[in-house]
Amino acid sequence: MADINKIVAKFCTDGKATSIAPCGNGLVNHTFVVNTQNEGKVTRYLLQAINKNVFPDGPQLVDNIYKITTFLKTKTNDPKAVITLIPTKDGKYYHIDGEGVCWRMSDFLDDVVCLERFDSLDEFEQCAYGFGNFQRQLSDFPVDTLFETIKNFHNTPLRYETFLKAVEEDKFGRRVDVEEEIAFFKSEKDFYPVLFNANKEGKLPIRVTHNDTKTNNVMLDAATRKAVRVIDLDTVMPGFSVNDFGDAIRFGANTAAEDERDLTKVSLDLELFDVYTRGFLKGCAGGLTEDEVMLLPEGAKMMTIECGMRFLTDYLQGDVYFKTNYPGHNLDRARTQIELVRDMNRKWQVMKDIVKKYI
Ligand code: GN1
Ligand code: MG
Repeated sequence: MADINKIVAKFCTDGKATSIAPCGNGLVNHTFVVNTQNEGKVTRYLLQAINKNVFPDGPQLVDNIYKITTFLKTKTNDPKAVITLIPTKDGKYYHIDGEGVCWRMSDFLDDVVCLERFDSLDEFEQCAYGFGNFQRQLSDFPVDTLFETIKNFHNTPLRYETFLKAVEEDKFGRRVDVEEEIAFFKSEKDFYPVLFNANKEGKLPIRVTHNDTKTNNVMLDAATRKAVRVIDLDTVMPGFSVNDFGDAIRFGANTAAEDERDLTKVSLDLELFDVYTRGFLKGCAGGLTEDEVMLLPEGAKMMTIECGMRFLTDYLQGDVYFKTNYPGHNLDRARTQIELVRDMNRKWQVMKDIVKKYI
């Protein structure tokens, strides 16, 4: 990898870097915390290398983030509430290193937490509120000006085609071990187009969406545990609000971790589903239509099944997309997602009843 000190020096930091340390546990980008010092004053920054395989056009991605954060800053006076991009010395907001990797830097907040796993229902509700509020604040953002950082990111029917192709090609001879999982995804094929169909019928508008609404992408104040800012804006793109809701449920309302191997621990926690629905809709402040609210369960199931399909596709393709910690990690992740979808199918009517309460 590039000399990180040299990368840091490209940006307009307050003083020179005194330490640089890796941080976070995202599956895609590499992140570092940079400490600088200027006559005794210490400042911290977040430095990220954008994964080229995932985001082919770094500069356009950073441009999206610039547009979004500039817009959000007009909606709040709290500098903590919105990411601040740090410019480079040549007046851009990114730097391309000798290997063609795109880097960007932003401010670093102290006294906040990003929760991989929340401790209380209130914390989960705050994450939901944070993402709902994000949705509301961007409701009048000109969505057409956003660049699609990953084309067809939540185009589930297309994800399914890619999956079927990976099954057919079976490049790594792994198919024999996963016939049952393959059969599961095939059995749900009629479900994949439901959101696109709802859109065609005028029931589901295109909005500005975050597309990675895991709880750890909302910073909470370390003391008050209130939502402070939404982070990880790489995949902010035109999309469906119900998918933002859905990905949060997939990750946060699962009673087990995303890669839990003991599938008896995996289920949808209906209380968490309820709490998240309440917090999200409070944040949206009446901005979603009735049809949209009724499609929230579809969003939850869509994001879970799509993510499972992506993990299994990656497993079949030789683990080229998601970072893995051991052989078979993607397969374990796929299996938890399947188990969670099965549980959602069992609890479907209750999920529908819960969202209806909030209309
Ligand atoms: C990736 O890197 P991270 O953890 O923020 C992925 C998401 C998946 C998630 C699964 C750009 O996000 O779509 O839901 O892993 N992001 C991208 O943990 O593909
Ligand atoms: Mg992410």
